[in-house]
Amino acid sequence: MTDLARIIGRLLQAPENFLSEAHGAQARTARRSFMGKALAMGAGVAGSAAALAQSAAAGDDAILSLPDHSKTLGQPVAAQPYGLPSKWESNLQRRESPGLTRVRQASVSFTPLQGLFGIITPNGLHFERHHQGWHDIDPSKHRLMINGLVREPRVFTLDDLMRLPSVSRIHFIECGANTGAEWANVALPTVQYTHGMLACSEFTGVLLSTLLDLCGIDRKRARYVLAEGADGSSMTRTIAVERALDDVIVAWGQNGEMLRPENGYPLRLVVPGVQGVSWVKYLRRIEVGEQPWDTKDETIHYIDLMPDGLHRQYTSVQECKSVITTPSGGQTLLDRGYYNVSGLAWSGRGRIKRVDVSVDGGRNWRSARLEGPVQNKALTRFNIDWVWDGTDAVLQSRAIDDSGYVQPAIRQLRAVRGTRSIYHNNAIQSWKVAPNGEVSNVQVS
Ligand SMILES: Nc1nc2c(c(=O)[nH]1)N[C@H]1C(S)=C(S)[C@@H](COP(=O)(O)O)O[C@H]1N2
Ligand SMILES: [Mo]
Repeated sequence: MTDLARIIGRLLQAPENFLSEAHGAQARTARRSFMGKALAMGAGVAGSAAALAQSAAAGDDAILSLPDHSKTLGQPVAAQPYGLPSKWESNLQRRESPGLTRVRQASVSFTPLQGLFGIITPNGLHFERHHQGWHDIDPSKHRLMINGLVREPRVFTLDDLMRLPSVSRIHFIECGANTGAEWANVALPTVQYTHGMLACSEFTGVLLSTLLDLCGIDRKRARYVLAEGADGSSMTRTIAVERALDDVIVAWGQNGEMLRPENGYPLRLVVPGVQGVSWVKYLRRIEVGEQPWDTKDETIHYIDLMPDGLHRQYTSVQECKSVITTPSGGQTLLDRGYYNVSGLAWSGRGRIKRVDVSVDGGRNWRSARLEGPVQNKALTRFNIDWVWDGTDAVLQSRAIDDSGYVQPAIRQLRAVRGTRSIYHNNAIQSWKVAPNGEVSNVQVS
């Protein structure tokens, strides 16, 4: 028997629930605790039968009475032509931060990272960031124009684009303002609010390089492209031509279906590794030019205010970062014993090489298990075993990418950047576990 099996074996004597969440999710608690038992007894039918017997023996007799759904007809097929999550999971929602913005059309809703598994964000839970509200655009009326330094400017319909050779790739998108409220001090209670402007999807579309080649891009003079959306926000972004010709995708697909309206239906730019603002939604135009455009969203927003009062511009790449999602702020550990500490790591420069986890505020570190395949500019799920002894603990994760970059402590970041920034906070996140099991957001120096 491995150490882990022994630990879980001991857990069988422990009370039922070991994890609850401030915002509910009781159903999940019970399910996990059952899976722990099944795992301890070994896989397979014989194993689960033994686990069930043990459960009944321990005084839980739920298994002994047949519920109604074992004795009646269920729902017919296609009762929901587009399937929905179980009503028991209705607590898992995108949430907005009341009062964060003056109007809900120029605002954010956050991904509930604390309730997700693996690396893919379900489309209905993908965070939203709109500068002027979202639209459900008629795809037959939508057009994409490519102009500027090209031999032949062209206008594409969606049908034109979907006939071209396509790619499907998994990438993360993170708003440059993610974790922005935490620069000066601890601000928000849960991982949904501290890190939830983050998502990861399989995007399908045509490489921008394919389109630029079709139009005959002037490779001698072209230095930058400008991407423009069809909403009313005049949100335009400059992208260096090397990047535009590398892995940028003009995408219509997200996780196997068309983009959702909130995420740019019918067309959005996917700029792997770069902050979300450059992932222009409702994409209608790409212009090829020689200079950066210095648009409003490149001069007064999405810039870094440095300690000397100067603004740093065009820091577009989302540097290596990670966060523990379970357990995380707002959750409560109901008993000491074994926990699978789990989280996400990502880097705009490439692949995650290693994630270290500390349970004592950064004094000691152990390397976590990375779930493979570890993909380029995508979220990577990590897991590590932890036995909580019921005393104070501070949980942290520190990611390292394949360029050798190490995720910094907040103190290191502040030493260079000061405390008045909003964007590009990729500091190590700390979650404090109190002896009563409550998990809260803290900063340790
Ligand atoms: N046309 C348009 N594109 C846009 C925006 C917008 O308001 N309008 N917001 C940008 C910002 S700041 C981010 S972080 C991402 C958010 O993408 P999502 O809403 O799909 O999560 O879209 C970017 N693209
Ligand atoms: Mo953003």
